[in-house]
Amino acid sequence: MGLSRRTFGALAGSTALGLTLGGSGEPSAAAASAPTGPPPKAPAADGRTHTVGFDRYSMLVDGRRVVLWSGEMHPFRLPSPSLWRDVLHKLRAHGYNTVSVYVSWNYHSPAPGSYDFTGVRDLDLFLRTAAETGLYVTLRPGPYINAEVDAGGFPGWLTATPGTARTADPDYLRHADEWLTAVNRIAVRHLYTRGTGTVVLYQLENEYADHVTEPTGRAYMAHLYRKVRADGIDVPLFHNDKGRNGHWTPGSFDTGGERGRWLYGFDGYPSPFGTPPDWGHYGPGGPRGGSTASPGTPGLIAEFGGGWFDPWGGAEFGGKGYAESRRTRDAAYERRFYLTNLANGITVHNVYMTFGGTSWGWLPAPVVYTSYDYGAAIDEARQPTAKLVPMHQIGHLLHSFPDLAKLDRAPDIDAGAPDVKAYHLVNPDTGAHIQVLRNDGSADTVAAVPLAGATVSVPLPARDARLLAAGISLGHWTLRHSTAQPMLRLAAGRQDIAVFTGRTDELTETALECPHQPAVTVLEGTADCTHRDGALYVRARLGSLTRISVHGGGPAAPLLLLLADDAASQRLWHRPTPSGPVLVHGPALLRTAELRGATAELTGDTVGEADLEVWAPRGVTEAAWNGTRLRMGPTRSGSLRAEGRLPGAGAVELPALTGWRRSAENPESAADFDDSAWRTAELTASAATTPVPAGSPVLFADDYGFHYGDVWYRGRFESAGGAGSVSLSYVTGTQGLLMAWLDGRPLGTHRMPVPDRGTVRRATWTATAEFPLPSAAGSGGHVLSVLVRRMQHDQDGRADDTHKAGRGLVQVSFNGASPAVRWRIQGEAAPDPVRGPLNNGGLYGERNGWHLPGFPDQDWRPARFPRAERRQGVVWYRTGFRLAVDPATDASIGLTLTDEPSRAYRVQIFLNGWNMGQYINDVGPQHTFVLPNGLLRTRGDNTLALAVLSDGTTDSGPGVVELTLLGRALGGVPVTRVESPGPTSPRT
Ligand code: IPT
Repeated sequence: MGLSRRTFGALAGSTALGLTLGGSGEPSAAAASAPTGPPPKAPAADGRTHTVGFDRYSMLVDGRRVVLWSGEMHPFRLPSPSLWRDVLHKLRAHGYNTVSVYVSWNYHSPAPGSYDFTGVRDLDLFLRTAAETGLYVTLRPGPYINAEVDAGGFPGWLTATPGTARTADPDYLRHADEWLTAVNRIAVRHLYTRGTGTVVLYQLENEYADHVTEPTGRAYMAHLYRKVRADGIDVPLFHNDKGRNGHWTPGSFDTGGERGRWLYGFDGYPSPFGTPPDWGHYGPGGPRGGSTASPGTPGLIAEFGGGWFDPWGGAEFGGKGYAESRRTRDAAYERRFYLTNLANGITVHNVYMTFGGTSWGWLPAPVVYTSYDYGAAIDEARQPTAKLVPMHQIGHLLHSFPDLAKLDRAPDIDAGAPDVKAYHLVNPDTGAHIQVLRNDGSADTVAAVPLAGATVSVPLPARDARLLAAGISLGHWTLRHSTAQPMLRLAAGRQDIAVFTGRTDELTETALECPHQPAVTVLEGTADCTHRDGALYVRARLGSLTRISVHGGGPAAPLLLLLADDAASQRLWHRPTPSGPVLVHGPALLRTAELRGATAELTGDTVGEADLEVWAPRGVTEAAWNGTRLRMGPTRSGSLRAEGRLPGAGAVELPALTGWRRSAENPESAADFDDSAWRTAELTASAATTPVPAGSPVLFADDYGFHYGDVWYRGRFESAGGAGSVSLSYVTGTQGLLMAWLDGRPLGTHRMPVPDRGTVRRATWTATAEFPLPSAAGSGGHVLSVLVRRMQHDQDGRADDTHKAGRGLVQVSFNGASPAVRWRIQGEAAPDPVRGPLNNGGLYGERNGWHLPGFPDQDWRPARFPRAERRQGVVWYRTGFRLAVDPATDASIGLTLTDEPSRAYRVQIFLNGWNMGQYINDVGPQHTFVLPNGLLRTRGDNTLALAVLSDGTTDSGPGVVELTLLGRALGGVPVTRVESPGPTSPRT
């Protein structure tokens, strides 16, 4: 049946294969489905050309099947390029073979025609590092990305341009093409097809669901397709269908006559409390069936929930903190949902997010605060969590057992337990049977399933799942069945090694084909081994690492059977080398393994002290760890074991933060402030979707070229005689606010109300502040000063230009008078050439470099924390601190702010001039801000600057401000300092 199945050819880099496209655009010969064979080698920029194609089962790299087991991370959420390698190492070591990345247009483009890919924006370096790490890359440069970033990734300047975004409007397409040209110029240098990088997939647009049936939507996607191909991107392209609606399937839009190089993909964020949906090839089908919409392409999930983002505020606003996302989408969630995906024929599987990182500066969209930890498997501080365990086990499984890349649905089986759903699949080439058993009930149970002619009992904890296999090859040995989940197989030296996993204390049975009685030695742990019916049956209760050595009995090589519980499996590291695979057991992380002569040169991390054991190809008798030669001795397991233990990480001392200096701000509120260099608000037409009230000048900041952070207004008028109050209507993102002064005297602060969830659309976040006016406003000349913390632009998820909702003042009117007001406006200064356009807003201190290292603050007054002062406006605090972390230690350090929660103030945090995010004391929930090494000088001097904006309605802090240790390991990657220049010529 596999042979008659039609494939869609889908051979990118087709010249390398000599395949030509027929006049219809279809591949001229429909190839038979590729057989199951060994997976391709770990990818590298190896200078050879490669083919990247697919059939209905899986991706085919150089004609070999590979399941892309992918994790999402965003380079722009980790502003320290050295640390990209750390996260990529962790992905690869834990079994991922692919990294999926958005590229955020706004991060790279301060102005039309201006594109910056240097420093923290060095996409080329990221893609090089991914290739050096041996990971495939899925590139997702938009133009629109959503991603909980400002304007969904659109640059601030795009909000002030005509043309409906995400349509075929020529004004928009001109800008989008400019972006794609810039990003593709780098991307083409990293295509796997060319052998100069490891990019194998490329996504067009993002969850484009709203103009799908309209000509403009179809023309837009067709335009993007042609543009990306014209730019030289020759790997398969796809789109991520938001609702599994069958949008943008192959052939459904104009791909310029080219067929077969377009995949259907979709996203899914199912509730962790429901039953995992069947969204692959084998589900119920129909419009919401997922891959059933595209039977000729492999199941491709571009994003599947690996956590969830968290909104500002506490539980009353839906925010629960990232510990909660990590708890509800825990390791058992991953097993239940991701194994269900695999059982449905999903062979391109990306977990969004796997490392979430930090939406630093003004990057976060209004829906999120600074941390984008996401409850992901690797936390914001780069620390592995328990969620890596299933990923590690499944990733290694997919790599070791190519059978999983080509599965057909096999006849249903009865799981023998009411709450258990059983999926049964078979590989048509190898005959291997795979079962995924999922317990949807709230009680632990035992399934009884037919597996390889026997009925086996499988313990299934409540709301958990596991994968079972029968008939898979373990090298010279064949598995008859196991109730433990296969994880790994390799040949090391003369022996085969097979690893199976499960939860601690589970009773497992593993049966190995073995015609005759073998010699069996239980080397560690306890196991009951019997030979019957031509198989060796091993029954063992899981605990740490049970080791069984099997010799003879038929197969031509001995087998080391390792039964690992979760903790032990997480200490097993598999690395390919040109001379054969290496398996390491013991340390907290294996980063690299190279064989040099008789020595296995290993690098990695330890947290506590650790043992080191190595299985390596024949001839390897020595090992070195992080450059230190170890005394190794042979073991009965066929490995080498270090005689001593590897050292763990030492203590990390963090200094108290003292020596603060204080300077109060906002001269802009004073009557006599010189605003002559500010822009006059004279525009009468705006690009914003928020209407400009008749008779008012345009006051939206974006129209005047100010796109991020705070914006100031100064309005001069002669007299407002008779006016009892002034009304200021304004528009911001969530948690915006407005404060006003008349002639330097505070009128009050107004905070954008937080609507009940679901009742108010984001784009209508407009409110009106009304402040009583003093009678003095009645005569003489006056200045009304207004500061708007406008937060960020909305995303444009529905392709209706919501990113163009106005930001800033809408209109100001006096109640009882109508003086003519002449407005001037000032936002951020020219973008910081190193830190980028999203680093700064328009506070006086920011415009004058108060946040920068080296700013002369010696005249500022000393201050101590906690503080309690009542003042409307902005006050800055600066201090320096010195760190002396041991250079071999990777310490992850954060800044934690705490105070009495009713105090109405917020803090913009600058580390060495970099805006690490916003703390809102009376909103929360975030208290700890990650300070990435590289920006943070772990051996040297650092500058902290805090810009405190307080309402004046309560005392304000800061309260306690301290450095906190978020993780430490001995090892890590070399970290290069991120350039952090000080002030040049001050501007006002
Ligand atoms: C989907 C987006 O594609 C992605 O950019 C991100 O916003 C993610 O969700 C949520 O974190 S949007 C989908 C949930 C409707």
